Amino acid sequence: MPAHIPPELITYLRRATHVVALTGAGISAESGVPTFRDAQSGLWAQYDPQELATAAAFRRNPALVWDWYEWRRSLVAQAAPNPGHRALAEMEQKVPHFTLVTQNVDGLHRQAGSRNVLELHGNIMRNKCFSEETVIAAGDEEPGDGAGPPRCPHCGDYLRPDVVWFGEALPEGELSAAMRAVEECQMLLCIGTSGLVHPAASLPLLAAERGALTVEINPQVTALSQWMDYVLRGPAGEVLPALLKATWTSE
Ligand code: BV8
Repeated sequence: MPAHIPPELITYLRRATHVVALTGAGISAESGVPTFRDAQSGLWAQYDPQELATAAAFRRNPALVWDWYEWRRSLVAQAAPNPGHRALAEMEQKVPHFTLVTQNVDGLHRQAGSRNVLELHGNIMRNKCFSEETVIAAGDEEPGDGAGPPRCPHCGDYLRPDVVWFGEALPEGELSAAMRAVEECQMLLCIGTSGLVHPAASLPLLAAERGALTVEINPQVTALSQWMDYVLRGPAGEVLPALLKATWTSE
């Protein structure tokens, strides 16, 4: 049963001209993509994602880190957008200025039809050269030696996934565009994130400081809950369609 949606929240969203949605791994949970902090399954249960998603881990054991991403890519390749992703794509059509800022690397928002998407942490389906940082299109890579990652066709170094690892800077363009959208927004929806990873987790706080109306959509309490104006306690795949319907179909 979707969470109760306060009428004043519906009125505010209907009137809003600038809205930001910040999403985390939780919005892809109902598509079958494990969240970042779900206990890893099977072979990977013994590893901590925060340890593996680093340049140091890749330098230490490129084959292990590459295989972890290949496993995650196989999960993402089988995943389809869920009603939560689709509701955000529809919301973008209703709100004059709608910016979707995602921490997710699975590309499901664009697959669902969202267009104005800022991928703060990159995209798992893209590879780049470990040293040159240039993106290498699928099929252009050189084969790796044995179990190791494929190699860059220009310099011969390993390829790595084009995602932001812990300790790495976020892409400047996406981060500054996200900050601008948060500065301008009247409302920020914070969806499916534990609010533990910075600087993404600071965006809802920045919105709250500036007086935007902040709404958390998550079945669990998070590090951000206490700062939110409203909390809709439920799964994004149910709450977002209910919010969309309550706001725009009764017009
Ligand atoms: C940087 C890509 C500096 C890789 C990821 C300030 C304070 C504290 C720490 C730091 C700080 N500044 C920097 C740090 C260090 C670090 C950090 O934040 N560490 C934390 C863990 C303490 N940050 C960094 O290192 C960042 N870099 O700041 O560099 C710098 C500057 C200049 C020059 C050089 C360096 C880089 C961070 C990016 C890391 N990369 N991903 C990959 O995917 O392999 S982060 C990773 O975590 C994913 O992207 C993921 O999205 C993200 C956040 O996690 P969540 O999305 O929130 O997922 P999580 O599993 O935690 O939670 C899921 C939620 O969903 C839960 O709340 C659950 O209840 C909910 N849920 C479940 N089901 C549903 C649901 N919700 C709705 N519906 C459902 N059905």
